[in-house]
Amino acid sequence: MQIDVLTLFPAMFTGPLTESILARAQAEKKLTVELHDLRKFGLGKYKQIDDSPYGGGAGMVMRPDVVVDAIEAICKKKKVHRIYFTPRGEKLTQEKVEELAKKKNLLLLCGHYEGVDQRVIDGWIDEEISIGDYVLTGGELPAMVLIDAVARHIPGVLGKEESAHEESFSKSLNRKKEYPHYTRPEEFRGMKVPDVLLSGHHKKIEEWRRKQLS
Ligand code: 4FD
Repeated sequence: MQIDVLTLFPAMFTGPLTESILARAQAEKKLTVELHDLRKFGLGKYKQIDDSPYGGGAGMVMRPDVVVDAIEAICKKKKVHRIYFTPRGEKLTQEKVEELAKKKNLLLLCGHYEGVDQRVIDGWIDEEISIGDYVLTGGELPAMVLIDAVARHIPGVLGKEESAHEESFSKSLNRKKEYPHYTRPEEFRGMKVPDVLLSGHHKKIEEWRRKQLS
């Protein structure tokens, strides 16, 4: 999968993209993330990308000419599913993640200030997505959340152990809740691992775990 990100702050992404599973997925070419600096498309000497809202009001709005220039530069030769992050968007659920993971190309537009001019959304965006009912300073963190959640569903991105766990997570465990996990030591500061987990009795362990999900 290829993901293009359009942002004023590309450096925000380096942390999440250069560690752990996302770093490995990119090294193995299962995931390609291209960061595009919106500033490069800015107008004039000061590379302006935003302006005050028509009709008045607080804050600034990202200019449609700048943002659409950038979108069109990225989407030139390939068909891309375009997503814009806003607190008013459709909620990002596990179901939505699995649907998006089937796409070959995603474009993630990260807004700032009061967001982008509505004409961008009306003419150049396929869907608006929200990662939850709260407001952030920009769409970058939502974009990172989406990249991480989607990458886990690209074939081969999770190791054997990790995907087996994923399977049990989404199927028998009703994808809502996980059972509690324990590892060594058997007793930690007076707190013991439940006896049943040390019993080696697989049927009883399974039953105990199921009961924890309620
Ligand atoms: N809940 C989310 C997305 C973006 C964001 C922005 C209009 C603010 C939260 C458009 C207003 C973009 C979310 C940037 N905050 N902030 O997914």
